[in-house]
Amino acid sequence: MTDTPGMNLENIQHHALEALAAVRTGDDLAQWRVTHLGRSSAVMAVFSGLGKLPADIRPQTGQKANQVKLELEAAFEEKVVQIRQSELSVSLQTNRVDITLPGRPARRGRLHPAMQNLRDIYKVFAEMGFQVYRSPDVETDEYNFELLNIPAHHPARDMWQTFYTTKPGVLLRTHTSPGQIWAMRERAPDSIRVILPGMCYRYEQITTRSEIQFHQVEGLMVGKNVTLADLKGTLTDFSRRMFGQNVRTRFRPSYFPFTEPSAEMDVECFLCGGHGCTVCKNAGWLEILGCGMVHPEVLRNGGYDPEIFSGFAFGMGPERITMLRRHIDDIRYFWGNDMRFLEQF
Ligand code: FA5
Repeated sequence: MTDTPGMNLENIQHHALEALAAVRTGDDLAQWRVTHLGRSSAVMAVFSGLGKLPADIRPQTGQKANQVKLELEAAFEEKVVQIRQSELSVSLQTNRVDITLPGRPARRGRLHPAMQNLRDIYKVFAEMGFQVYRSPDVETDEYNFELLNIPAHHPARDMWQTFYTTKPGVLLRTHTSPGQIWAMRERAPDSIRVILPGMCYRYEQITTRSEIQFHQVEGLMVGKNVTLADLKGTLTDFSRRMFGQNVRTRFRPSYFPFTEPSAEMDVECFLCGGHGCTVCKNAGWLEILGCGMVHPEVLRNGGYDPEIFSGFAFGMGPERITMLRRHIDDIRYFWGNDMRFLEQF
């Protein structure tokens, strides 16, 4: 039998496939590719020798060489997959996973105790018909003070140690009361029943009961014939729903420039059972909110005629409420990011 180029190509293919069948590892396969499909391989030599062949068999040989090359490439790809699979199963055999081992428990996220408490507060007020209204954390001097009847240089400004920004007249709100103006200006002359929750910021001494950053929940009701009795009734009912029917509360006369008359509400200190501790400053009572009837000047600033409309407002400290409800004896735990504290809730 003469060794025509066609026969030669069949031999080349046969020889290459035989060698491929013997390949077991990825390294050997890479070597196979160099030997049988690389630049110096037998099949490539056929391509480079095409020019020297007689013209009548040249096209047919070229076609055959191409076909052999394509088939070898396809066989190579198939082998790649085979070797990967066998390497994987070897690794599964040798690096066995013990599927009977108990899994690691997934750590579930949960709400911060301050947020849990805020949601309880929203729920109680929602049942009384109060909507949640949001106002900005970064405020102007005008909204935080002036429209609340606290002009520049008024001594009452000392009640709120303020973080000012570098922009004149812009500050971090010291209380949620500026939200009263936002709500009134938006809703006037309709009646209003809203709570305004949010973070407040004060440049003051951190103690067991005072932080520089804390939540407040403001409340505002405006309408015709809203009275002090409505205010006392709403807050007393709120306390019963939050702390239980038998909770003892008291109102003390107080002063706020934006309410007249003004009061503060205390709840008996559950932390010491009323005997006195650092949280209640040995009083046996913990102040949880300031409140009063909206000052006529503030009603006017909000767009209401104080001859026709009246309203009450309050501002409570929900962290203090959580302390009482959960028997937490130091407000600094709230923003300390200590997992041992947070995981208890
Ligand atoms: C006010 O901020 C008034 N804006 C409340 C108000 C609203 C009065 C509407 C009348 C009408 P005061 O500074 O007392 O008031 O704060 C209100 C409540 O916020 C306090 O009773 C307390 O529960 C909480 N609070 C105040 N300062 C801090 C603080 N540094 N850390 C934690 N809670 C605080």
